[in-house]
Amino acid sequence: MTKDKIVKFEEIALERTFLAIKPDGVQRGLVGEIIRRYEEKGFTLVGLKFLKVSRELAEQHYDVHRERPFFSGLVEFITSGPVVAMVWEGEGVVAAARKIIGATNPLSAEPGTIRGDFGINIGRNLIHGSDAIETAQREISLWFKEEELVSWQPTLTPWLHE
Ligand code: D4T
Repeated sequence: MTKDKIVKFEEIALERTFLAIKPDGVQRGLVGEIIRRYEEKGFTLVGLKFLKVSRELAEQHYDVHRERPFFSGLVEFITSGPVVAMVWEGEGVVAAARKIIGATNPLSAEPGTIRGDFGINIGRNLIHGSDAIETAQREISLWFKEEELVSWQPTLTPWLHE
């Protein structure tokens, strides 16, 4: 690698997204498998916590679905057991993380995606991922305090970016 080829971390257009492994993903022992997929892809973990979600947080998180018939069941489910909440960073991470997750209904999700490989029911679809940059910003600030996020430069950067 020549000197002028060395990538400057500050020049990469970084985004952040919010991902949450839902209670079914935790109960089924898929935490390591799910985190592995994002690590191996080349994204950077900048926030991580394991928590039992309060009803208030669940209702705020899914506020956009408040009027939908599945809302109360969704809140029951997301508060029913521990969740792994994460913030991942990288170029294009918001859209790419959703591709890795797959379609909302696991039966329609492509094989190779998390939902396509491990799920069979829309109400047990294993993981949440922010659907846009603005949504990610809202969700990150809802779930994490600023001081709980760690900015760091992975030494792998020049092997992942031209
Ligand atoms: P999340 O938000 O969990 O990442 O899922 P999606 O972005 O893929 O899908 P969504 O917002 O439309 O749905 C949120 C959440 O509600 C559950 N759900 C959804 C459900 O239980 N029944 C339904 O009919 C729908 C549409 C699954 C995901």
